[in-house]
Amino acid sequence: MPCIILLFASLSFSCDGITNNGNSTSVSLLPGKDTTNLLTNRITLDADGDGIPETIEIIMVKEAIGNPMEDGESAEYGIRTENDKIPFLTLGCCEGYLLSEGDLNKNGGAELSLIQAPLNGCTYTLVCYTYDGSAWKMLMDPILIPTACDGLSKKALEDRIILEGGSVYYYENDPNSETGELLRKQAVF
Ligand SMILES: [Ca+2]
Ligand SMILES: [Ca+2]
Repeated sequence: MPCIILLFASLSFSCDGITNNGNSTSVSLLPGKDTTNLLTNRITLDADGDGIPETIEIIMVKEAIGNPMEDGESAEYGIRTENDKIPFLTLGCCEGYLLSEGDLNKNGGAELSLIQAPLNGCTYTLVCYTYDGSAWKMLMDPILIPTACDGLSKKALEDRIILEGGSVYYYENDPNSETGELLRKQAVF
C-alpha cells in the first residue's frame, strides 16, 4: 500500500519520509538530518523584483474530512506571500516544499519552485512559477519526480532546475532508465 494512503488514515506510523505522530502530520522529502517539515517550509525571495524580499509559505486552507481515498475530502493548501500585491495561489490537495530558483527568465523577480506531494503514491511534481506582475504563472511544464517513497535530498531538488551560462536547464527522469537516470534539457520560455 502506498505510504500516502496511510497518511490520511489518522494512524500512528512511520513510513520512510512520511510520519504521523498522532497530533500533527508531516511529510518529508528530505530524510535523515536534512529532514524538513513541508508544512513549515518558508522561504524568502524577491518575487516582484522591487528589491524587497517577500516571505512565502504554504498554508493549509481547509482540513481533510475523513479519508479522501474513500468518500472523504482532502485537505487544501495554498501559497501565501507576505506582499499583499501578490495574489494567493491555490494548490489543491497536497502539501509541498518551496525553493527559490533565482531570476531564471530575467524579468527582475526570482522564480519559485513548488515540489508538491501527490494525493496517492510517491511521485511528486515540481512546478516552477514566475510572478508576472499580476499573478503566479507556470514558467515551464511541470517536472515529475518519482521518489519510490525514499525521500529526496534538498540538494537533489535544488539541482533539478539550474541557471548556467545565461541559459536555464532542467533534469527529467529518463522514462527508459530503470536506475533513475536523469536527462538534461534546455528550458525555453
Ligand atoms: Ca519584492
Ligand atoms: Ca524571474
